[in-house]
Amino acid sequence: MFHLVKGLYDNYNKREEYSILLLGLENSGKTTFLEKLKELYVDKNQTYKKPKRILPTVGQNVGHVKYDAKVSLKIWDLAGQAELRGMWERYFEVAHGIIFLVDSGDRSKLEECKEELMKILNPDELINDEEKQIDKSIPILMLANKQDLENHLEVEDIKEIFNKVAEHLNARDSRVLPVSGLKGDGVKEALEWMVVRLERNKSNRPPNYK
Ligand SMILES: Nc1nc2c(ncn2[C@@H]2O[C@H](COP(=O)(O)OP(=O)(O)OP(=O)(O)O)[C@@H](O)[C@H]2O)c(=O)[nH]1
Ligand SMILES: [Mg+2]
Repeated sequence: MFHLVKGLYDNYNKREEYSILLLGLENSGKTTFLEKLKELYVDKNQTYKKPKRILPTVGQNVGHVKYDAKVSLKIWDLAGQAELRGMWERYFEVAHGIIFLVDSGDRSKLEECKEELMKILNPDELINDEEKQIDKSIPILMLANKQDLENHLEVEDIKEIFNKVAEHLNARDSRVLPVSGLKGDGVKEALEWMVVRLERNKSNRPPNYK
């Protein structure tokens, strides 16, 4: 009986850990967004040390965010340069959610954004490797980043990309939200949207318990 109660107690007290991938073209602001998350959700016992400079990512950065008493997030910030995007699919297997960032200050990149998003949602059908495909149930959040820039694209403009790929979204939970990863505007709201979906999708994509 003691063991049963202790087991239930331990299980109840375990934290849920979800993995989120930050994807998007180079310069879209993924690493800056991750740093802002670390700053906003810094643990009471720790201090946040802002990096002096953020260089283009080659490979990956991983950040741990304690969202609340129950939920932890493991955030994978992957390199966005064209020749490094091939690595993204290696992480699909661990993903509970995807955040795709768009540079709202760069209209010329919208078409490329659409193509990358299509590849993520609808991988080459010849690749019959389940691990390289994204689980159909996971939520996808698109961020219209750099909203602080004077000549930024509006969410409506960015939504057009989503509309064009909508047929590949199936029944996925998806949304477009405006943020400034640099200033922090909209960042908490964006994460909240994601965490609600991660919890809702728990039966399809169970978290890791820590
Ligand atoms: N104005 C503005 N600039 C931003 C914002 N977010 C990022 N930047 C700038 O955009 C540039 C690229 O930011 P990164 O965070 O390195 O972009 P990234 O997506 O990680 O790029 P890769 O690692 O090459 O894939 C930097 O100069 C950032 O300061 C934002 O919200 N507003
Ligand atoms: Mg980066």
